[in-house]
Amino acid sequence: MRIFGILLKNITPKQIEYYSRFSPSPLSIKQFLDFGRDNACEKTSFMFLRKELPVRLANTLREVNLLPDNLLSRPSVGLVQNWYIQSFLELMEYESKSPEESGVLQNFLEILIKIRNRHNDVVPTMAQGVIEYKEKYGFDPFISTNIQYFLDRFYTNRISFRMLINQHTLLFGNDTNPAHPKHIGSIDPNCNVANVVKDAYETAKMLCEQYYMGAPELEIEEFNSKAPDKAIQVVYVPSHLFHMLFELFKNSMRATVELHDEERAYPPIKALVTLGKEDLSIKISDHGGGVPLRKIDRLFNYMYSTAPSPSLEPSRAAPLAGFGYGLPISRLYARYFQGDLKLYSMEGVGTDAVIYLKALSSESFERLPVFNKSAWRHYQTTPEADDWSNPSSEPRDASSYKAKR
Ligand code: P4A
Repeated sequence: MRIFGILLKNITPKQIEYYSRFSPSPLSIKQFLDFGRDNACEKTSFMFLRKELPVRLANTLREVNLLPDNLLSRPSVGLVQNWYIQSFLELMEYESKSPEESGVLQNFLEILIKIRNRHNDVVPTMAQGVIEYKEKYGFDPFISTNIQYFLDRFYTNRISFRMLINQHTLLFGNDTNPAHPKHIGSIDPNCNVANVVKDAYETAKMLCEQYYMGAPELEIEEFNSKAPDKAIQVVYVPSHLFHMLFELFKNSMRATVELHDEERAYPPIKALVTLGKEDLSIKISDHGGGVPLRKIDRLFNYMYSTAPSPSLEPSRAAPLAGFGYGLPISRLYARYFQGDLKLYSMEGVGTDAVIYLKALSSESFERLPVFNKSAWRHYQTTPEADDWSNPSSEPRDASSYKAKR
């Protein structure tokens, strides 16, 4: 294991190594809900988190160490690493403390808030590391695959870590949430999907109008195959859903207003919300001209989209662009509870983006990265020749295939 510093060198790696041998315990939305609903017990939550949070931190810390040296040696990556170690150490203080002891539960709650705040800027800080790597070494498709694998797992871990902290602090913190008395922590047991769609649209519309002096209208349609006349509801984390939809609306608006440059009558964006037995699906459709299939993967690629963009019109692209991690992280939110996010684009016309969620809260289990041998193997492979034909390559030299005599 790497050397973290004088203090940490001798003690921490052992503990990290110990905790990283446990697999994280995924919870379902139903479990989050049931626990929070029937007079939730703070001691039980404490006992669970003081083990589970270190396990999740340690699993990720082990994986950070497998990053290519050229990336691991970036100062911003080192900074993030230190935040994780610091938080891990702070949690170790509670390893053998009794929840009965006075002040322990209150201190634990405060530490969780402190940890959450410490990790607020993990995403832009890691992005900085990737930008620096790119500036120094250029875009390498092999490293890009590596980073994609790592960051998908790293950010999923972070989403899950914050979910656990939020549930504890919202359920047991002093300030109950008066804005949402019916929510259980961050979960809305009766989340009206169309309302979140409208919210996300309105927020994106404000940004769009500030910049482009107009925005496409929204048309929402619902199709509830279970109860045809009822509004579609789901047990879910509304802030996660908002995050995904806001991202999709920004993209659709940007594509629409930039394609229909001069006109004022933009083709509307359509949202279709459907409920089946297994899936709750949300489709956001636009007539923004679409993206060719060849370029769709790039929209989800961290290394590709963290370019300090050499855009010709940087100020014009800025307001709806974010800093480029919108789509990959939105897809992680969808996948976190066993859903997905897909883009179906038809170049020349427009894009359909579909968010898939599990209709049943008993099936939406956390999907968590596990640090084990097969994860380890992903970092050990070396670049190999492609085993599919490459249209632009030179005719191969057949002489090397001559039979040996
Ligand atoms: N056409 N279609 C989309 C984009 C273009 C699109 C686009 C040029 C590309 C990059 C981008 C934003 C929009 C869309 C909906 C989507 C995704 C892409 O959900 O209309 O910023 C990264």
